[in-house]
Amino acid sequence: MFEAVHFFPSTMNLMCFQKRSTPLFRRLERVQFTRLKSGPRCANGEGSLTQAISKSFHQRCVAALLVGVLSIPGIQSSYAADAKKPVIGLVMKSLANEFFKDMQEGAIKHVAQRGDLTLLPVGMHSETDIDTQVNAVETFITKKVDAIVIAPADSRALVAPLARAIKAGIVVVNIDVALDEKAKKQAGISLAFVGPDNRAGAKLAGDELARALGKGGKVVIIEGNPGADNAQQRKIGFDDAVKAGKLELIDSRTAHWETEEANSVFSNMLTAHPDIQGVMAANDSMALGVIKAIDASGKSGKIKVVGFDNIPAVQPLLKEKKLLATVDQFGSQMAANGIDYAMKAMKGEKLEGWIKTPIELVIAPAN
Ligand code: ALL
Repeated sequence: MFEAVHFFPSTMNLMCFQKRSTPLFRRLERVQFTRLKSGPRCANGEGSLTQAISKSFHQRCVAALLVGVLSIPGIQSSYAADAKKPVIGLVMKSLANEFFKDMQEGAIKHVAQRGDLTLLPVGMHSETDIDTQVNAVETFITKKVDAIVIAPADSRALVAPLARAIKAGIVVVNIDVALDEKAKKQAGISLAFVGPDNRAGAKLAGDELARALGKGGKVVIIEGNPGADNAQQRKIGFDDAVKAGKLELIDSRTAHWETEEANSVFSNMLTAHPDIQGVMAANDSMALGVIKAIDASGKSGKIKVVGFDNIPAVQPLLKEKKLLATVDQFGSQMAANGIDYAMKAMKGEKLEGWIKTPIELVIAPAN
């Protein structure tokens, strides 16, 4: 199913959304519409969206656009594309995760500011919805988009479809989660990676935990998707911090980036190891589940938690010191960067190796 798909090809098309059924969709629509209303220009360069609406949206904007239909199993979404502008498909993971919600908003805003391309953003149903990502890539190949910017849910499973895209002449930019080097070689492709140093980021968070607990502190890590390179790198980075800070790692399990799963995985850990003093959650969504479990166990304030992403939902938790630290990887900029690189690559610029994006440790504010 492609239920969580959003196609926001241009600021114009925001007015043409089909009504979505779930509260999440309604929330997303509201947020995106509000943000876009306040600034960006009409995709055909005819003034701000607000002006365009007041002067009749259809007359001033839609007439200049070519309307097409993108069909994906389970959903049909109409989108408008300017015939002269390149079309870029943005493939993300779960839009229930604020990290990707921010990424999508950042990308839409950036594209509206650039005004020289049509963006088709696609989000998934869950963090492990690999098949839907594969289908999205296949659909973008069929629809002959000019470029695909992708945050792969799995570092190996997406390599074959992306190799097909490249062989079909589509520019591919890999953001956020690096694809597996060996799998790329086997598929006969070389592809740059635009994303952060996840190992270094997890080390920063782990060091903060070590500072708070001191030598011998008993810690656990809740890992992301085992098939994702960034999950593996964050585990290695946390191990680095455990070693450097002489902490004791007593357990390590995956909760596949998901809040609810992290809540039950950590509750079980706590039953098995009531002496846990510190937790690294490999993303903030899972930190939310961990903190909920700590509160439910009555150990609030006794177990230190660090996360990764710096999403809006953890801001109050940082203030309350329920979250000791997190790592900002500037998700709202990441896809925007990827889009810029895709545009450059379309003009013939060669992207190679690892194009590093910034990370920053965010700690609970002092009272
Ligand atoms: C990763 C991101 C985030 C995020 C996770 C969930 O690729 O870097 O940390 O929370 O995906 O899918």
